[in-house]
Amino acid sequence: MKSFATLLAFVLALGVSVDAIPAPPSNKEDPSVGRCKKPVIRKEWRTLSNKEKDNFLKAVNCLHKQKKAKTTKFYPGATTRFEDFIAEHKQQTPYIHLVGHFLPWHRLFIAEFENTIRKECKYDGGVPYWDYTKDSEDIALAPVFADSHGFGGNGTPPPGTSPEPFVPYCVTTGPFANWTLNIGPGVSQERLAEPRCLSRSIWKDIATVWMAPEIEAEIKRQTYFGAMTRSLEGEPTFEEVGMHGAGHFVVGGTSSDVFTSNTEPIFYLHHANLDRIWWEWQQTNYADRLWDISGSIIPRRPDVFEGGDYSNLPSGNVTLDFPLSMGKLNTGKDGNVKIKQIMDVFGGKKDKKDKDAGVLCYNYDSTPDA
Ligand SMILES: [Cu+2]
Repeated sequence: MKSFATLLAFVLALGVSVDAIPAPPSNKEDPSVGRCKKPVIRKEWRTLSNKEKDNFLKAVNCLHKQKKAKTTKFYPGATTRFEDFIAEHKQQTPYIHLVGHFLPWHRLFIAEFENTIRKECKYDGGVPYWDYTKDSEDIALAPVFADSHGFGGNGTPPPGTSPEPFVPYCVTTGPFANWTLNIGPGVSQERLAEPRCLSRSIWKDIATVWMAPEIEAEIKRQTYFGAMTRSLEGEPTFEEVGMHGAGHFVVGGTSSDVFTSNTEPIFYLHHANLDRIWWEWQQTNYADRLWDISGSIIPRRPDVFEGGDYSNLPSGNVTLDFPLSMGKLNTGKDGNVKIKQIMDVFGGKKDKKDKDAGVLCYNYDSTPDA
């Protein structure tokens, strides 16, 4: 495998041996006002009981059985509530990656998904997160890939053939075996139905490098939002794939298609994990980090997104007032929520006179005393 040596060389060149992370300050000053009192708690996948795991897996299956999709009119390929989320992500892909609002948009998106399974599928927990640093030495053994109480295993080659590396095969084990997904793949915003299976092609070596604990430590070592988000998201090259990119490519198949990566249900655990890293980073220094936002409105590599039209977008940086759209998923007034409304996961606001209240109410089990 050619690119692995390059990846490794790059990581070694970075010198990712990392200083200890500063402990969260005992923060007496109130960093925000109007925080919610009973946050939903998001737990790491392996710490859930079998029943809790099954409840989440059932909720995902429930959403994919709900036929009343909201986006079908606009997106004929979307036929279920689960596919509504794929349609929305596919449509917005050129505008929400490699930008300053990459983390804020995905924070709101995961919360929207969480609210939807709680409301429509009687799920009573938070979206779990996957801390893959615990599995990076042999990612294929990660509990998320278990057939029972897990998301099922690697793709299976057709009978009588042997698996080839980097070739995606349909998932035939676990709770999503033989799923049909109607939104087609491809690096475009194509809206018509193109039924396909959920496929995977687990890539162990990318995990060894990019999901190692040192990579998370390196992200958290950054001192301002712009540096932190770039370190976390990575760039659209294998040399700088970052933890975000690696989290998609490690599962492979459906998950590696940027536009429709959330066809893979593990997407939600991956992005909850990235959100946890951001939130833990914010908490280590509320004064400087709770409201710190920066980065461009237009992607720093617009050339990688087919179908993006940036002609009407301003060329500057995002601010706390920048709108995040959930499109047809309908969160917030007029479908838009401002970045300042999602910076605090407890829904607090910076200024009590501000009329835009926070819209979130959750926390991670790793950070119970925020
Ligand atoms: Cu995304």
